[in-house]
Amino acid sequence: MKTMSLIVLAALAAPAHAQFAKPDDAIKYRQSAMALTGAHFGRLGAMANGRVPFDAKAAADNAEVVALVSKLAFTGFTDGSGQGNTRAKAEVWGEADKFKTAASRQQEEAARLLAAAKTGNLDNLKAAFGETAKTCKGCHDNFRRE
Ligand code: ASC
Repeated sequence: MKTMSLIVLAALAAPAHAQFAKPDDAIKYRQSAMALTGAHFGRLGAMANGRVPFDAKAAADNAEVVALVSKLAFTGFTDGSGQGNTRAKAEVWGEADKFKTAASRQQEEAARLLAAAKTGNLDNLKAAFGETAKTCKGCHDNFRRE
């Protein structure tokens, strides 16, 4: 993705709460972002685990999506969107500091994953993929219902 479009998307993402007319919209938004993140993270995992051949360009492109879209997902956990068709635990809001810390960690690792993917080196990708996966899992274990 071009740097300019990333900047534009980031600017649009900033006042996200104002963009959801109702809690259900926020839930759908974050679930969509999670689904996209999962799809693109899965493609990286397939390369990291040797299920598909390593392709440096594809790795960088996928990591770009993960870094951006996983960040967007966190903007969907707006106040009042803990009820409804969601597996988010009440702790997302009840332990907001802990959730924000976990979110920050995920975003740091996703940024490292992107940097690693851009090196074009499979070992770098493998290492960063593993670290990022831990931050995904940590958050899911603590803040997502079965
Ligand atoms: C994925 C995916 C997750 C994480 C998690 C990491 O590919 O969809 O939720 O990795 O399983 O342990």
